Amino acid sequence: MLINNIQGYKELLFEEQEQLIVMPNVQADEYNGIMSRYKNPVVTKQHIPVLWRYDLNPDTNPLQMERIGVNATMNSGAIKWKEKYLVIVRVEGVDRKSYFAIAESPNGIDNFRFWPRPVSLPDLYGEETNVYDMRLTAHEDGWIYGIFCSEKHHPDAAPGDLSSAMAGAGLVRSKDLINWERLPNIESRSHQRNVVMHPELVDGKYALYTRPQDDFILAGNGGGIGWALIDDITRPVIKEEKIINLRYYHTIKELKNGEGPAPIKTEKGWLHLAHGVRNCAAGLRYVLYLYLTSLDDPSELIAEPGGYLMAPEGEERVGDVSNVLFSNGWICDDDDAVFIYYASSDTRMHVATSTVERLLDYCINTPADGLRSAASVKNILNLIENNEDYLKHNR
Ligand code: M1P
Repeated sequence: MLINNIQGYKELLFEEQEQLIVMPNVQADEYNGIMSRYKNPVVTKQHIPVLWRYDLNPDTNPLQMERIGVNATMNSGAIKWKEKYLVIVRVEGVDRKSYFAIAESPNGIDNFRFWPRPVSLPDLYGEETNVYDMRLTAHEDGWIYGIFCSEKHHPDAAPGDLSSAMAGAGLVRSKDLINWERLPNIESRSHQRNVVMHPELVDGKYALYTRPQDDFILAGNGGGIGWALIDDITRPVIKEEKIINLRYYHTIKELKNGEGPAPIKTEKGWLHLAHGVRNCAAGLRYVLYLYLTSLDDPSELIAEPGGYLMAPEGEERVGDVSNVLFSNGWICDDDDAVFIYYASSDTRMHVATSTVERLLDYCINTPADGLRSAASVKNILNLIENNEDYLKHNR
């Protein structure tokens, strides 16, 4: 709406945003016992502070126009910090550059409000064009680490090729989420995106979930989610990677997969959230899935339910890059409530809630993917027979 009166327009901007921020969020009606979605997105581009977008001075902005536009608020890391639920949002400007900004909420499901300024990352690499998708890990060494994609134009791109890019893993750490120390980018033989730090030392070393890929977009021979131990976190090098969560033909992760946030430690194992990608006539389809690894050896898979936990639904299906759910942030509260922060279609942030007990039960008791239709039917027949037997003896 165009308002001719300068004072009116300022008030409108602030008031409309305030109404959006304080709007209570409620659970969506559909429920499957595993997790609950919420009706409203939790962070949208309309949540970005007015002061970051508008020049409020009538002398320099007499036409009351937005000066710095925002395209999307998406793929966010998350952490509980001083009793607040924080998301470190990938904010993408209309210029296609992403940056990080922290928004906090008192309850994890609504009232997300950005801190006064976006994160200023130490700028170590002049060729770094874009940064995005930070995973936060509260490490047992006392630091909070952030690993993000550090992207640059491919140094070997042919003249005129302005699209080939290289994905690397940038690394920062902080004690207060305000001051960030930037460590060297993680050295790797291949492209790396979706790199995540494990919260504990393993054999005295820092451990990373990786995603080796041959190409900027396609995983190629990169067989899935990898695992690597790092000798020195201040000069991080991925020397060896072992694939711990594989991709398979005709599954939700046939084309590629990637670790989501740092895993949650539970009494039955490390609980992992990841994304799986397949190709179809509509393009790449991104869904979220869970898997469980051993407490003794976090690189050993011990359970993986077949199929996805969450796929794009309703308005989640449409956005800048449609048909995508992506998550790189979740929070496990002291009472074992789990807040899953996920972006839909590279456009906006949502929350879904569950509990450790439910997610473990889902992980352990959902049949694994038998990789063939015949195996899926067998699982259903098995369930029906068990149910019939139960009903016969419990009517
Ligand atoms: O557009 C969907 C996602 O594509 C990439 O993810 P991945 O490498 O896992 O396929 C990333 O660019 C991600 O940010 C984006 O959401």
